[in-house]
Amino acid sequence: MSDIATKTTSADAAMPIYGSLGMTFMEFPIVSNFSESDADVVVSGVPFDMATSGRPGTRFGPQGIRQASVQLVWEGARWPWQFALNDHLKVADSGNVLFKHGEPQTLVENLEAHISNILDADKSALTLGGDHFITLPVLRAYAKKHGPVALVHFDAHTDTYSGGSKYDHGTLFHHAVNEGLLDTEHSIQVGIRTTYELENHPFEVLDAAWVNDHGPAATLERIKARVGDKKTYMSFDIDGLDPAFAPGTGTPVAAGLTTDCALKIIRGMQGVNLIGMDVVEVAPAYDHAEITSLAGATLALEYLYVLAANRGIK
Ligand SMILES: [Mn+2]
Repeated sequence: MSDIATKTTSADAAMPIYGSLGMTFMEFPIVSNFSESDADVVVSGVPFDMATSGRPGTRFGPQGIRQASVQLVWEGARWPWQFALNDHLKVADSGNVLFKHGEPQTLVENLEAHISNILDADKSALTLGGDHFITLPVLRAYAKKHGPVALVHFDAHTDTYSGGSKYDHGTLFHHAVNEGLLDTEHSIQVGIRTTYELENHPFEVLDAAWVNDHGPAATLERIKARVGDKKTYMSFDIDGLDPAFAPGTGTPVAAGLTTDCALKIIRGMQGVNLIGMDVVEVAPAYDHAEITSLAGATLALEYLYVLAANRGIK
């Protein structure tokens, strides 16, 4: 007898992709008690967009990415990887980080504590924003655990502006540097195509035109030379992609990376000592046909395959 004959809802039985509840990233199991979980990686949503300077809406990013990720579940062993992720890496979804709306400081505190709980249980974090401000509390937790980390940062903007406000998605790396959270000598920004102070800029920059002219292999060479064997955190602002590939974001900038280029760069990060990633600035209200949410979900999934591959799986 088939499942359909004995079960009546998608909570009870495997469904085709259009019937999934889409509640967790990649339909990974939900986890709340990290110390009792065997997960290697914990996914968290951070539905926060109060630090946005342009169009708001990234509070719906985590659910947009989760919903789009349902389209990626069927493949099992994602092309071109020759293994099934679930056979080599345990991933769980912890749901969304809580905070009081209108009180951003509660997000700052809860998010840092949440990520610290994940890291103290010897797991790593994959965090879905939310606007880019959320990376600052995440990096505070990472630096507390690991010391200053190398950063690979994809973005149209450097987010190093010094003149912003306390809660500001354009200033987080300015604060992260000042707080000593980053190993700037081994950090690099990729896809930049907006103005920043060239003098005393602490990071190496591969601007979008350079990446588009030279391609993923040359870009990877520069990234790997910069981060070396350092513990490396990756932050992916979806506006690093061209608006043609990621229209659903608050501050799009023309002439960015293709999704193909970004995927090839992340796929090529094998061998880098990756310890965490976030995907931020997905704003589904401006999206079309889930292009942006799907790009975000795919980039995050590719990162998980790289983590599995880094364990020596062929
Ligand atoms: Mn940006």
